[in-house]
Amino acid sequence: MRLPTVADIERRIPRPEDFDSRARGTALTARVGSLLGVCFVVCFATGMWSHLQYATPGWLTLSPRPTQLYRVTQGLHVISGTAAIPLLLVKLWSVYPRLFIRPARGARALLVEALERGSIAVLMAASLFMLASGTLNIIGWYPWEFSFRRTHEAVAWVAIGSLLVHIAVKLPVIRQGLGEPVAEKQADPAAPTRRSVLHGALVASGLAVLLTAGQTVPWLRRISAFSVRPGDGPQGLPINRTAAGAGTDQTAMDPAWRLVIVAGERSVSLSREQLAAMPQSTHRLPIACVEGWSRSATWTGVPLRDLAALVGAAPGTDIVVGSLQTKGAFGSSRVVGNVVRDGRTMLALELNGQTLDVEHGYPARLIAPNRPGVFQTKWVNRLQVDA
Ligand SMILES: Nc1nc2c(c(=O)[nH]1)N[C@H]1C(S)=C(S)[C@@H](COP(=O)(O)O)O[C@H]1N2
Ligand SMILES: [Mo]
Repeated sequence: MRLPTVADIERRIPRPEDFDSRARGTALTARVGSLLGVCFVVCFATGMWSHLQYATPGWLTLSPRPTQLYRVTQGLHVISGTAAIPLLLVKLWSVYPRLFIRPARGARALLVEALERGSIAVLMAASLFMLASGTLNIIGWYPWEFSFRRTHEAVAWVAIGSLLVHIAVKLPVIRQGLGEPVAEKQADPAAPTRRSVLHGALVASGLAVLLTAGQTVPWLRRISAFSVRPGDGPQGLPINRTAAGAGTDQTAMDPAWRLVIVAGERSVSLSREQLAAMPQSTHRLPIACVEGWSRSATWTGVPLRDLAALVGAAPGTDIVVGSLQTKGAFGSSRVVGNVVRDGRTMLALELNGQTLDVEHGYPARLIAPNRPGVFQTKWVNRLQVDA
């Protein structure tokens, strides 16, 4: 028996011409690719905005207004990322016959081709990683060892960088593709046309958004089947970290709980009754979780600035908020001076007119406008004025 030669094997590998769907081609790829590009840019910008809230550089002054800004940018992030998933799959389908292009001959042509394909490989890998890790983050499942936030941020730069290179290299082809009509003559009436594939991609993308956006957009909540947190936590608000998960389920209910407010040498200790006897304010403010959901609620409590004043803090001084939490991250957060100054920033005692549930941070939790959910610290027991 004769062993197959390289030429035999090569003959069995399909060539781009062997894929006969006429729907494929630059007209489709350029259109789906452009939509995908818009999604990626929106996703990148809103994602970086969120990372900036975590590690705030000196030039950025976090402001409590607009109240809903973080909620909107976070919602756009999840929506544009979700919309990108079907578009990316259709785009991959439209170009994958090109995987079978035979290598060019000649060192120079080979090098150019290797660079072009290498950059696409990096873009693909980075895009798939971003969409997959983002989706798992929305589901709240972290099947990896690395830090989600830092890795998602680092790979985002790789994705956007390789996207820019890709657009620059392909600009002539993109132009040409956008100039070609979507309508075409189809020999086989049963075969998918460019138009049907394009419309299919748009419908799939729109459907993906409808099915998930309800976790952010209230009026979509009822039709968002994949909306991962339908919001049936206690008092009508979803929960991220439970009291048991934070190790506060015993300590939070202890009547000996006190809020300690410290500024340098001065300190004040208040029971929950004493807090409740102070002038209260009520505001409607959102919780906007980086894991994709957001929800507004009515909060009642003591403005943080009034508490800071008890220890003689100068108005507009930062406050570090500490909690009873013993397990896991996000047990404390910093509130910058101009957010403290906003009268709506408060230590909440009530949610939607009821005593705060322990899952929502009883005895007291921080709530401030235009703030990522992870920094809305629950089970607060300490305010450190950071002079
Ligand atoms: N102490 C503490 N507070 C916390 C957290 C935490 O892990 N520990 N998680 C935060 C996150 S990620 C979100 S989105 C909100 C959720 O608030 P809720 O459970 O009150 O709706 O609480 C925040 N407060
Ligand atoms: Mo969160």
